Amino acid sequence: MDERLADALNAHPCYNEDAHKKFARMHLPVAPGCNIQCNYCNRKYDCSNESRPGVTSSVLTPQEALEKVRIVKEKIPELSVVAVAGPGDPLANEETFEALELIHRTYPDLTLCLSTNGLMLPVYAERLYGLGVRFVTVTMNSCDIDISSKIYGFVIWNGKRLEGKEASERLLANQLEGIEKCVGLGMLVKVNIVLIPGINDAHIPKLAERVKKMGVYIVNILPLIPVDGTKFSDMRAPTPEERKKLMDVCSKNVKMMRHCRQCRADAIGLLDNDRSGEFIRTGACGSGCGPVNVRDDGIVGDAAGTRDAGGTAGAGVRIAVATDDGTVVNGGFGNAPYFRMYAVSGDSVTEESIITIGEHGAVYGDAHTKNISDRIISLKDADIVIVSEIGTRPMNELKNAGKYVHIADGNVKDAIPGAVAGRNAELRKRQ
Ligand code: CLF
Ligand code: SF4
Repeated sequence: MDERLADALNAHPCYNEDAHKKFARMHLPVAPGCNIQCNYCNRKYDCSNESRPGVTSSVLTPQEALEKVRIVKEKIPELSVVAVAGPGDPLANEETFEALELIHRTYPDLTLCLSTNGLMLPVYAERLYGLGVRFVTVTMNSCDIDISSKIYGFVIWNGKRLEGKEASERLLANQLEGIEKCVGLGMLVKVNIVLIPGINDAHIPKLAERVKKMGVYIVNILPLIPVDGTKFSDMRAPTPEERKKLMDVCSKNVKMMRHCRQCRADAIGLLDNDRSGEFIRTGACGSGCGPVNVRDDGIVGDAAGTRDAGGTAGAGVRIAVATDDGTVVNGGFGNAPYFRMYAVSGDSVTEESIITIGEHGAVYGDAHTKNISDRIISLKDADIVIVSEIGTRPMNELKNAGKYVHIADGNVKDAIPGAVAGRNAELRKRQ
């Protein structure tokens, strides 16, 4: 290990237990989108692979994140590590790279860290290394396809939605390849394992041993936190004794992290003293109009990423797209958990925010009616709505609300110009 990395390790509060009372970390919540579905995750909340669910994080733009680092660095001189850990998967969001680049260029003394589900790690390992990232966490809950198939709902890979064993095989292959690449590049890799009683508990020692053999530096076993609105909501959390027993077993073969605090995606400070509340109002708004990025009630956007700050991209057309990852249109109007909002002006397309709506709505009765009207209200700022499918009734209601509806199932980047052209043709017809 070179001297610089050794120094960074000495001051990393997660990788080095001795450092956690002296050095602080700061998470930058710049990554709202995710490319997989873990069955314990409700995307109203932060990514529970690295962050405690049930608390909300605002989403910052890379520029806002840089500004926030400047302020936090002044107030918390023991800040040693800046990381991206959500609220979705960092590697599913280009903003992660922009933020890391800005921070590294401006504050090269800060250690950069990142936590990912690993799907895109083989693609981005070198890029992360080039940006100065030396600490990478991969959440990996199993290396057995049958077990993984119980844990993951889907994976979006190369624009396709994979399910069942196919999804688990792709995710596992990418996690292993990504870890191998990171270790080969000289990064220090931590593996987080979510302990899910009855699903992967008996398998965890084997998994820990396997990743240890690959050169993983440290393993962290996190307890499942059952969350409402997820497939695992009725499962039980492991007891502290069960978790400790597993850590004791695994520690015979691999270094274990025992001081994790399951922090939130905008955590700031020492692991035992989260100070993120002091900085809620910190970070310039995307439109450059001032340091306000919070609602008056103190709730900072929706957990999975509605941006509160102004930051609209000027005039032009605003388009809400039902997409999980910003790559493919893959949501029906009535059941897409969230929409991404884009501002289109001439040839320029800017992603502005994510509108979180929630999981599948009811399909009949009063609840269905309410689901449709709630969705239309949530999309009130959109001129165009792009979905993979939609029923006649919501289609008519959207039209009555003045929206142009475009149905597509390919790439978002191809769907947007088609939708704009369709709307322009319709407007011309009306003139
Ligand atoms: Fe953040 Fe994770 Fe880096 Fe630490 S947290 S990305 S390695 S800087 Fe640390 Fe928090 Fe546990 Fe994560 S206590 S949840 S292990
Ligand atoms: Fe949720 Fe994605 Fe994180 Fe899994 S990786 S817990 S689906 S945000």
